[in-house]
Amino acid sequence: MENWLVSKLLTNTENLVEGIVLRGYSGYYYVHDGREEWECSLRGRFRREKQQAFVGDRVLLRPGHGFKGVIERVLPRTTLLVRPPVANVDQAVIVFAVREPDPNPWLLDRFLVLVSTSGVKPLICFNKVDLTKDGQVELVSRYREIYPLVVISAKTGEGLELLCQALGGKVSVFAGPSGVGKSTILNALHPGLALKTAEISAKLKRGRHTTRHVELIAMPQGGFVADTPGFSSLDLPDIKPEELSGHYPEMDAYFGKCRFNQCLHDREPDCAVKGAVESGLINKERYFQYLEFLKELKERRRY
Ligand SMILES: Nc1nc2c(ncn2[C@@H]2O[C@H](COP(=O)(O)OP(=O)(O)OP(=O)(O)O)[C@@H](O)[C@H]2O)c(=O)[nH]1
Ligand SMILES: [Mg+2]
Ligand SMILES: [Zn+2]
Repeated sequence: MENWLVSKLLTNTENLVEGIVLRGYSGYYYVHDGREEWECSLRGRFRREKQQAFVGDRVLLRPGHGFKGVIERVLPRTTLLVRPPVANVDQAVIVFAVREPDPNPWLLDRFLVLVSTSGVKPLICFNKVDLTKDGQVELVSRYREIYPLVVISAKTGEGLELLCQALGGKVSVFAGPSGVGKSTILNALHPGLALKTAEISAKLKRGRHTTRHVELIAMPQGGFVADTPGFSSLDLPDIKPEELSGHYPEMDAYFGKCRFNQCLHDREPDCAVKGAVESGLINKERYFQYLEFLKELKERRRY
């Protein structure tokens, strides 16, 4: 029955319009077809099957009157990032501020693991460099050796050119804590865009959760970017403890060099990763946090 339905839909695609979901609120999806924006509902069978459309999904819609339509099919996804929820993302721009609010490496490392398990490429972006004297922040050098990284100021424009180049032709999602400047950066990159931004709280030095929804924006230089609400905690993805080190690029070089094949790089003897930590080739803070995450994944397995 279901197969019959699907093949019927497949053979009846002549009048359908292909587009990308830019945003969705209260049951409506706003779909961009390259020229126009359509307000769409989702065909009832999606709801019955508890399927969803996500921002970033490529869809086929059946046009109605006045740029209103019905989403008939969600095309296969290349990637699905769960937090923030965006489909078909090529690149996650993980934004932290060098100050105000202070960067949180615990959250950054968790996000890097999540992005890696989703098959999305990370780009770390340190913003508000105008607030530091020389821009020489320990965290910047720690991560620069491992990941693609840009240091920018949305306020002065420093580094924006490089960031802009990195976005061309791709679907990128901007993610990070509240108040780091995600919306401000996008406003600076896109003249005419007027995303809401707000000063961080003077007392708590935290953002005010100004952005409330995930929204995909077509950039003038090509490509799409998603602005997303800030977050302050993040669950580790559902992976096995022995898979965790595979999401630490700096540990790759030591793969297969430990005494034990299934080495977790924890208390095992003759561990090449621990050796690299001791000789300073792997950053200690990253490694200690790795051990914490490992413990968390092991504990999760017990329940
Ligand atoms: N000094 C300085 N301030 C900045 C810079 N970029 C953004 N800000 C300020 O930081 C505050 C927060 O910026 P937003 O763009 O609202 O932050 P956000 O990351 O979008 O926050 P949420 O939407 O809450 O997740 C605003 O007052 C901005 O003016 C920068 O490069 N330098
Ligand atoms: Mg925002
Ligand atoms: Zn090991």
